[in-house]
Amino acid sequence: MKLRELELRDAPLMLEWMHDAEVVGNLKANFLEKTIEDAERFINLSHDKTKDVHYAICSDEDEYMGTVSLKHIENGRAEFAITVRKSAMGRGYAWCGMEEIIRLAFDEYNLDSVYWCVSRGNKRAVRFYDKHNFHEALDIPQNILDEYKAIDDLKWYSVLRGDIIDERELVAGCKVMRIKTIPTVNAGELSFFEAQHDVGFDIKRIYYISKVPEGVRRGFHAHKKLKQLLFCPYGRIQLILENRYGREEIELSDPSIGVVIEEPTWREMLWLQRDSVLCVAASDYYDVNDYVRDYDAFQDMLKDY
Ligand code: T46
Repeated sequence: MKLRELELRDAPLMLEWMHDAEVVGNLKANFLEKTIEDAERFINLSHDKTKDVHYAICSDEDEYMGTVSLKHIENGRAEFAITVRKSAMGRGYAWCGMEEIIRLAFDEYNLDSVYWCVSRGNKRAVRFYDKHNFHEALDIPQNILDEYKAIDDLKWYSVLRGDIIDERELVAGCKVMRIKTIPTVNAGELSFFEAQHDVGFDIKRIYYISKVPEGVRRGFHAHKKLKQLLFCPYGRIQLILENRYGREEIELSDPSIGVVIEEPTWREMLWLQRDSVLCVAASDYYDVNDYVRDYDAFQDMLKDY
């Protein structure tokens, strides 16, 4: 899959999705009435990239599969839009197109944020964006909201420069958790989680580790029963985890990413950046007897799993 400039030869395939009621049912414009000339005009205009940029999402054989766009580029922001042909749905084209245009938005067009909306009734799209952990946005420019005022029940999303959008689900079998985060343009972001709702255990203790010099390692133990959510609200910390699934590491450097450890797991933490903070939400009070600090004893314990 790749992105390239739209070409006139894409017009018939563009018209295919425009005339597909299932594809365009939730879109704002009336595409069903578009003609081949409309599609060609759109493609010709797409080469002027002053306000909007449009690219073709293509298969490896260079077949047009859909269009991905950044619209209303202004004040460091743009609106993201995407449409793929029915035959491209469920085959990763939409995700690849989205990932690539977001990369272009930040790296090539030097934007700070990209936002978009979907009708909440468009369950397929809402599920798609939620699955990819995009967050609901609350600070959409008023002129854009006005444009959509005829449509109610919209869900707005945004992604900010620096947000991690990769899809790592597990590290050594432990869940990589996307902590709900509300971004605000130029005013930071707020992250939160709730016991039972977001973390599958009651939280009896919160602790955090701070003022650690760069290059220092901590941890070197496992827990027998304790469950924990670890996250790094500031800085960069490498977390090395080892359990029956093997030994894997992950860098915690995004306040909206955490790791949930729910079974006996050896952990080591390496401070990659001075003053990074490691926060932990734990399922129980401190109990020195829950620690296994001897690596050989931990290996013996794993035999029972
Ligand atoms: C873990 C990793 C991620 C307490 O008195 N109460 C507490 O709630 C905690 C967490 C620690 N302590 C005492 C025990 C030690 O005397 O604080 C001292 C330092 O603890 P430790 O050497 O275990 O710190 P780390 O960074 O190696 O490990 C900590 C947690 O202990 C552990 O549960 O999973 O962070």
